[in-house]
Amino acid sequence: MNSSRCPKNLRQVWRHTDQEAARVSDFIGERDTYSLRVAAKKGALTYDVEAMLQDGETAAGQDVEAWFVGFEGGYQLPGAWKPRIGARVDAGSGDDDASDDKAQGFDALWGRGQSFTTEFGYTNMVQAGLNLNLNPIPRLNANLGVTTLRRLSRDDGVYSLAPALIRGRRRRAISRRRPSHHGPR
Ligand SMILES: [Ca+2]
Repeated sequence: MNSSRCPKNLRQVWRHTDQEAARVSDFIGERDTYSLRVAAKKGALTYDVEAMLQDGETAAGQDVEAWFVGFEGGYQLPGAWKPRIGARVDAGSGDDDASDDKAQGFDALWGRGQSFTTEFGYTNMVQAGLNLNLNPIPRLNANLGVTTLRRLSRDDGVYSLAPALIRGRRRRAISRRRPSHHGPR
């Protein structure tokens, strides 16, 4: 893994993984993940944007072509209840054809902290949400939010954060995931 920080708010990461086993067959093999992440706070505005590309080759000989984009932002409004409006979008590519020579499912090697839900991961999923945070009285924090979740490819399934397929198209399931990699995961 190679990681460097240019300005304070810019981070770039490259990670090479060579997995001998995974719960999803497409994730067995060698994969390079390139990530660029920018986070900043400017006055009342905060944002955090990350983009990832993955390439490599699966154990079955498929070319890896996967991606992920994530955005989280917020704006602090004036007012006694300290209202803060926020938005978040996460999207990870899915595979639209299990029989071709490409593996397009994004493998969430490491998360951005947490997904929208504990049940669903980033593979083949776009998740978008808006929220409003309020502090009406000291020690009371209220958060109102709405989130939509949608598969990017209807020919691929729904995955957990593991990631393991939990609904939809079935792939060869393998019981354990043992990464052989060049750094901690
Ligand atoms: Ca494919």
